[in-house]
Amino acid sequence: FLPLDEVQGDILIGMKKPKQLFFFYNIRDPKKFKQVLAKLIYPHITTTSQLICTTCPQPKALLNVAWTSKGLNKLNVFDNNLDPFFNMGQVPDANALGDNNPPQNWVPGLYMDKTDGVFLIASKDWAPIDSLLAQILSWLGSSIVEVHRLKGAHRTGAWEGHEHFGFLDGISQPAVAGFATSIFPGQSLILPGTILTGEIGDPLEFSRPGWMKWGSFLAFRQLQQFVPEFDNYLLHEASAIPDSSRTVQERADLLGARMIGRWKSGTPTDLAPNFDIPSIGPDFNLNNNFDFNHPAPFNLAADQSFCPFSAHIRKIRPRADEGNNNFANQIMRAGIPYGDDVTDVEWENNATKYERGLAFVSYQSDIGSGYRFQQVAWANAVNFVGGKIDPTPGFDPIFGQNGAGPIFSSGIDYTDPNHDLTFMSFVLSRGGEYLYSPSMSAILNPIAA
Ligand code: N7H
Repeated sequence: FLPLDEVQGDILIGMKKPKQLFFFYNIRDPKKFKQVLAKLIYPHITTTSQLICTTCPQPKALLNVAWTSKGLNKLNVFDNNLDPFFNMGQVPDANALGDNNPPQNWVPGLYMDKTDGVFLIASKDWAPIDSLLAQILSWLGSSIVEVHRLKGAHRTGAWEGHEHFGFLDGISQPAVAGFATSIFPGQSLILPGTILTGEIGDPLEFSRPGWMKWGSFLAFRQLQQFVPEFDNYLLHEASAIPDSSRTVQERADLLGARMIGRWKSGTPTDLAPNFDIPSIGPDFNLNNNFDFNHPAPFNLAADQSFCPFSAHIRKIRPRADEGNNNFANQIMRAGIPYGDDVTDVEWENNATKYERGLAFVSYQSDIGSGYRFQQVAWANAVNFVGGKIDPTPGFDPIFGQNGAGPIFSSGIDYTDPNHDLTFMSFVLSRGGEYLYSPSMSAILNPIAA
């Protein structure tokens, strides 16, 4: 079993609060920072055991901490952590990730490459977050300066739990051996070292410095979503589809579902290919119980009637396409939407005026095998999944990135899977960072020591 009082709370279970602040900073006075971290900030950091304890009093605001490679160096931690992408940082990686026009499209704070660390503060309301942040800032004084802040918030009302395009999120996560108490049908069981450094299953388990046990690399991305444009595009494509059995809106809903591989309700198209069955979406005994394969005469290499090869959830978790045995490239997602819902004026003009999107967070023991692998080797790779009748299934229609160029995805048009759809990506990267979220012991030593 894992020592859950060592593992920061966001990594395995997610802080899962309706509001979350990401506060990125630059360290100016490492000596003072270390003192404040050890004495004053450390007692506020929320561990996994605290989060899962149903009888313990929960703090009003949850806090997690992580640092970039540059930040660790400033704090005198120079051990070789063995992660080249972490050590390089995300700014020089932007082109390889396929970002459109970096650094112009990146928020200035992130592209200036000044981030040394981040505070992740989560709560039910903003007031406890604001007051914990104010306290931390008053303790730290001029030893840090703010680089960037992003306020994430769950959507409310009928859209609670759904991201900005309208799809239910937070459905599929791997179960971590030594932590998960149950496994739902279709959920994959991974070794703890896929997520936690220095644990069983981390390919570099025995090579990393001892203090890296029970920590995890955090990939952060600020991903802007163009929601009215996405909906308008689906309607436009739907109007050209020869299917008189459905209204244009119903055709658009099906096209959208095929882009994700799930209906807005969360129900997978692999279980409900033609019409939504909304009861499946929130039911964890059903909502992952599929693998894209079906009984004969179904042909896994040719048939996209249930789910396109390029659908988001198929590109980033290919299931039977990879023999149901890919355990190495999985991540734990802990993101949260940011920005307000689309306004009436934006809907009327089919154009985004106010920024909204996903504050994407993933945890993995190796950035190159986790987030970065999913982005570069799967989402952006037009020939993935291979071995299909169509050698180029195309980009992931949700977050496939092709620099400033358009992306294409095949299989989405259910009347003609060979009809490639080509469009500007409806998700724009506004930048990000690679950070490391250490164990509780490592925060005290070597980081604050
Ligand atoms: Fe995705 N979306 O709302 O459309 N994602 N994602 N994602 N994503 C998933 O299963 C979305 C992004 C994964 O095991 C669902 O919880 C959006 C990045 C993985 O079946 C929905 C953005 C990366 C899964 C979305 C975005 C991933 C997953 C279905 C960007 C990694 C689980 C709900 C703005 C590089 C796959 C669910 C599985 C699911 C959406 C980005 C990864 C609805 C809008 C950058 C691993």
